[in-house]
Amino acid sequence: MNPVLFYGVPSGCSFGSIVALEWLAQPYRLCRIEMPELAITPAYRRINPLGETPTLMTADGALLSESLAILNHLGARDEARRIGFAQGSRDFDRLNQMLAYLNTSFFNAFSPLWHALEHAGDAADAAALRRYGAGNVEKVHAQLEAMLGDRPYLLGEHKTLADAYFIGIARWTRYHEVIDRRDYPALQRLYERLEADPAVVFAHAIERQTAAVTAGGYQGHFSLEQAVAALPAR
Ligand SMILES: N[C@@H](CCC(=O)N[C@@H](CS)C(=O)NCC(=O)O)C(=O)O
Repeated sequence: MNPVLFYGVPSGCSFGSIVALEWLAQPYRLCRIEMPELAITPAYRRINPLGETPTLMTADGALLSESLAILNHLGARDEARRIGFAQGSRDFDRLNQMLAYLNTSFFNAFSPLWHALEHAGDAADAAALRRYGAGNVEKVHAQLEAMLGDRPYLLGEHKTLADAYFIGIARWTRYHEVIDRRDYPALQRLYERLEADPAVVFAHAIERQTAAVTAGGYQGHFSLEQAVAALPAR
């Protein structure tokens, strides 16, 4: 079967896995998970017991969660090495290091801001969370700006899985407005370059449910019911 990516809306971190699938250009399907409504259902908990997105149902029907694991799984299928590197190589280690940084420091910098936006009832708590989150987001942008230097993409001359993941998280500044990306000119250039990429345009269209032009891999949506029916009997 073709792999199925369970992606979360609105604005899930699974965006990067959609972009990576498009860059991989091998057949895949998508399954849309509204967060939190669908993510907390018993049916989706059979796909991902944590109720989180993304999860990938792989070509052999196995369920794989965590962006880092999914992206590395896709990298291993990239035999032409267009968006990843051979495990054991120095470049693979560099990519893995960058992905780990993005998936921990960069992702987590936004966590207090999301909490303030979605859960903090008390104004003083919300303000403290925002101050803490703003400092974190500034720090990781400065760090990433230094790591990027004058390279066109995070790992060098061509785009990789790290750029796919980056663009799905970097756009969260839109919700929180704690930094102006133009203060980080290398990151701003990377952001604009990626936003113009057809796979990123495709992923936005998928999230917005507007006309989406695939590079060839996308084979349509799978419903959660279809996915659950494809699971082995319990
Ligand atoms: N460590 C996980 C984190 C996944 C995660 O936190 N996903 C969020 C969306 S970015 C989610 O599913 N949240 C559930 C919800 O908001 O209902 C990963 O990197 O894949």
